[in-house]
Amino acid sequence: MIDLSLKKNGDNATAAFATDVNYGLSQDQKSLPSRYFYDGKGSRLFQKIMDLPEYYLTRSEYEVLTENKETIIEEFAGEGFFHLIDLGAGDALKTKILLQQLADRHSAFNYIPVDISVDAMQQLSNSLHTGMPEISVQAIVGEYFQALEWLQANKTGRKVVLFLGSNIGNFKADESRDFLCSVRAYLQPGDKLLMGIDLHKDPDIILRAYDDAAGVTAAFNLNLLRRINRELGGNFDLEQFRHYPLYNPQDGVMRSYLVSKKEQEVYIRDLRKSFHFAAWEAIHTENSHKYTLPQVKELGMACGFTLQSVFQDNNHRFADVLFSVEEDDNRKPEGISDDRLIKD
Ligand code: AVJ
Repeated sequence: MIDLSLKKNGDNATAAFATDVNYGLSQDQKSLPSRYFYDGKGSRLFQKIMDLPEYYLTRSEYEVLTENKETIIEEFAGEGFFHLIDLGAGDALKTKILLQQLADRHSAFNYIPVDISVDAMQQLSNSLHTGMPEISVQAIVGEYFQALEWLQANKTGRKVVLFLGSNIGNFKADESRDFLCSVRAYLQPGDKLLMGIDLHKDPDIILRAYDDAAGVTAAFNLNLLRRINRELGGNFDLEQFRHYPLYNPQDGVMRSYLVSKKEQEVYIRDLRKSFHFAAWEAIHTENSHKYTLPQVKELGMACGFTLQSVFQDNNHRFADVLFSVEEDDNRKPEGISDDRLIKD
């Protein structure tokens, strides 16, 4: 079943997009939120990114989960029924490794993938329905916090939250802590969080993953402008902007930009407004944060999580960390309002 109840209706979604675009392009340092990458075309381009030889993240995490699936399931499945909540599930390629393992051992659970892409959730529901019919699935289309709030109100019982694929990387440092603490606030003792983290490594490997030879990542980044053209009546000339990724090995942040190749005006009809671009002015479009294991442990602890296990691939490029909520942990981190969390 696909639960579209959380999906903002088209008009609201477009209004939010318009507001965010207007805000981002009106700043001295222009920026656009990375969550708008994932329209239909953007989701397909991201699928292609995951298949690229340079994009090691997906393959590394696939290896981590494949090699450790028995242990991981052992550590979170337990005896009784639980809800498996997959934040930013996408095509769930990696989650399926765990789902198969859970099905094989006849675990009692309900799978709840959450994603902002309607297309992705429809496809996932269909593919699980035919491929793993024994699993009970309820896909939710919405943003993370809408979904968590809905789950809080509607699903009681033990919860295991998956936040795979280095999705945490898109948050700024303070936002990632706010996010984790909010997730923690929704959980009870005995609940778990399995989170995928991209680790610090040779900066060339990281840079190449966001600057692939085939130009798929460039197309993915530029698609944000195409989306503005289509949904808000913009007149961006995609030929006049270029993809520019830059990795800073000190803070571990991969930053992606769209750089204007010349001085130009861009008109956005729905905003009734022109935006000026100086020659070589940049729009910041994405952060992809890389972590060290001590940083990850620290991040979890700051929100009252206990680090239970760390799983890594053989090359130590990627880690999946299992956090638990302990019985004796009484602190209740405060919930944080949505709009502080979704801005990039
Ligand atoms: C989906 C956020 C994990 O940051 O690596 C891939 C998105 N951007 N290539 C990442 C992305 C450019 C990806 N995440």
